[in-house]
Amino acid sequence: MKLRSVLGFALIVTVTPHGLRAQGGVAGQIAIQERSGEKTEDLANTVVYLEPVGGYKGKLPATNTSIALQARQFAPRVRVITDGSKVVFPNQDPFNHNAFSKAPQGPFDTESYGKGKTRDNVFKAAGVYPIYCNVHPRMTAFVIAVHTPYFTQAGDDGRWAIEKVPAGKYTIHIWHDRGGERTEDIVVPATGLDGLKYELDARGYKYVQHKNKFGKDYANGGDIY
Ligand SMILES: [Cu+2]
Repeated sequence: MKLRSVLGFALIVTVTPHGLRAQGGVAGQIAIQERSGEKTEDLANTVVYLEPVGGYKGKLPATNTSIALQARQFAPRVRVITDGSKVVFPNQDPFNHNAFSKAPQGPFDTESYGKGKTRDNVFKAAGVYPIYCNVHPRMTAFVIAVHTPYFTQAGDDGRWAIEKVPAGKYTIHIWHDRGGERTEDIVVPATGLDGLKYELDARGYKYVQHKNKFGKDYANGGDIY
């Protein structure tokens, strides 16, 4: 392995009481198979994370962040955080919104709130949280809370990189809301890994209208808002 990857991030060498310990980066490329004639425009919604085999043992810093409610959408649609982190949901539209999730590991409901107001939620348990608005049926976001510091989201071109990954065995997770999730066991050497290529398959994806926070159909049928 070269000391400097083709992606351009340097090999990080940390001096520990045990001597020099190298921490390379892990990087690769995501592609999504689409139905014929369709082009992927949401590669940046792909989450990639590495779970050390046996679980992450260190203390995890909070990675608090925000998802705006803007133009009747959650923006951005996907955020990855460490478990225990807070996400704030500022309402930037001149009308009411709501954010709720029925995720079994941590359901929540901000109730309805207006322009310029903000609400938040702490995502205590790791897992995928689909988040909806009880006012606008099409609004959808996903928070992915992970119990590891080794995570990232792909760029618009599908490239991704996670820096400073200690050598060892990991399960890599690649998640996309239309393409599903893939996992694979990998071994990261001290010099890091580059050129990992993964493909997800969104050809079978179909939008299904979720229920409102009461478990009922939206009054407007999910089309007009
Ligand atoms: Cu809304």
